[in-house]
Amino acid sequence: MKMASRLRKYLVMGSVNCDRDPAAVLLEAIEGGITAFQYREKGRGALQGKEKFELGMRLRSICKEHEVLFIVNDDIDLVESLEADGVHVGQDDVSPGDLRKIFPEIVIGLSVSNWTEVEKSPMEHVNYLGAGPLFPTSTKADAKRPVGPLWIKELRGEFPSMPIVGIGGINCKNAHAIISAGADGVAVISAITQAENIPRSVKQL
Ligand code: 3NM
Repeated sequence: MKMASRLRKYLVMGSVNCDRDPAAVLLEAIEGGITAFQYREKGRGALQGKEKFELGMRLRSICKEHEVLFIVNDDIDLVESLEADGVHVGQDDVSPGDLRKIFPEIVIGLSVSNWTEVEKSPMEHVNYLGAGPLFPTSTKADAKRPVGPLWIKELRGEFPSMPIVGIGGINCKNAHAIISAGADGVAVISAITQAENIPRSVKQL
């Protein structure tokens, strides 16, 4: 499958986003049809060290079994120890150029929120862009100001063949506007982790 199609429904999640076993949440999301998963163990109360690794191992093996793309947020050691398919980084994390030296084959995702960030990004090492936050979100404490779906349209104009996913405040109601604006996929946390019926919500995204 092409990278763009593999990013169509992209669940981002760590233990702090779940009121119950994250593995159960992931399995329901897979039942609904997610195509990619990002292990993002961040924020207040996030697991560290051995516990972070062990939960990562469980989620990684579920993704492998169901052929869901498995991406790790930011943590280079985990990318290696979990044999992740990819890594997602923000503007203040390890640079895509340095990542590419360590991992020649891996999928590298980069967050971009504005043109200044795009201009300083080494796109030749990037396999997909995460664009956001598109809408207000309360899930990420330090989220930047929402940029709106127009950001997707602008990025698509500049990068006709780069896989792009929208993120931030996306739900079942607004997801299709993001795809119509030119995104290949939608990355969500709460629209899935807080859903009353996870498989149904994933189908609607
Ligand atoms: N990154 P929800 S917004 C993890 O803008 C993350 O880069 C963002 O959570 C960015 O789907 C965000 O619940 C939180 O709004 C997304």
